[in-house]
Amino acid sequence: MFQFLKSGYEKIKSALSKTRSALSQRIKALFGKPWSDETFDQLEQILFEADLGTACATSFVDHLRSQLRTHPTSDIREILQIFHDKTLAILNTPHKIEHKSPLPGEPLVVLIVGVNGSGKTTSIAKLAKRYQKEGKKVLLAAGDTFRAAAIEQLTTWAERLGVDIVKASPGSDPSAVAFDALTAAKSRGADVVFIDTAGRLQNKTDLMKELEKIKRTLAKVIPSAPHETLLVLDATTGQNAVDQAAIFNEATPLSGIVLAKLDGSAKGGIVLSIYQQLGIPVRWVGTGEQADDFEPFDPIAYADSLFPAD
Ligand SMILES: Nc1nc2c(ncn2[C@@H]2O[C@H](COP(=O)(O)OP(=O)(O)OP(=O)(O)O)[C@@H](O)[C@H]2O)c(=O)[nH]1
Ligand SMILES: [Mg+2]
Repeated sequence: MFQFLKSGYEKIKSALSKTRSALSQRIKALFGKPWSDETFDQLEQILFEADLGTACATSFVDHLRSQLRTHPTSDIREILQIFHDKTLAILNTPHKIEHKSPLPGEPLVVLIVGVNGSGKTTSIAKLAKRYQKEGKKVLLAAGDTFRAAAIEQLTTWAERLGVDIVKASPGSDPSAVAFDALTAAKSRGADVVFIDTAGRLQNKTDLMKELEKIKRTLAKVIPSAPHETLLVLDATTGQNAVDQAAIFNEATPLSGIVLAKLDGSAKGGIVLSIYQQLGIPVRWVGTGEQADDFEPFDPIAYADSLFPAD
């Protein structure tokens, strides 16, 4: 099927195809023959390799053991259903994220953070396109002033999408760009502002200080801003992504995660690991390099994709 005809559900499903093979195909093979204690050890290993992380993998194994104790079955479909239900139970656990909303007449301000190369700028373009389709007036802020190429990349997207951009010369203060962007957004009546940031500073402390400064500056123009801070993670990085999320969340509380590059990743189990360990929901997933390759995260599509009934 052509990519543009695919529904969000189908796009998530096809982006998760590698993770699905890494998980359910192997689980089917494992439980397709008589099992023993060793089978459960091998199961834990399979889950770990799909990047569910140790704690999450153990909780799946324990859950399966107890389910099989009370409802013994050797039907592989029923076994996969147990995984499916557990996946949904984790993803449907209420999270502890506080939601802030702009006052009427003020723009929604979304700060985009993440390490370099994770997919921040591309995800901003994709988000901009989504909001634009809903009839919202979008403004982009080129807050990654460390590289001329970063400003150019965002400018190219802004031109392609036909949205406003506020930028400054390379090397200038990102907080000043953030200030100008919010001032412009207010005067031009923008509905939503996405702020790009650099992921590449000398060290972690500098990066976090910079983000704090940007946030303080945003609040000077719009006291409730930023309303959202989205962390962009590269789905192919596996467990390291959980560490990144923990570090960023400590410095600047995150309201959600954009999981870029889910296509091509066999490590899609990271969604569960992040949710179970940090309670931060994945809000969006990147399913390719084009502006339309972006979907709201859907727990049902995710569980169906990883543990299909057929
Ligand atoms: N396949 C695929 N590629 C993606 C996706 N999102 C981003 N990319 C690619 O990943 C690369 C890095 O993306 P950028 O958006 O430039 O990442 P960044 O975080 O802004 O990087 P820096 O500005 O260098 O910190 C680009 O080649 C993108 O096309 C996705 O969902 N799927
Ligand atoms: Mg960038």
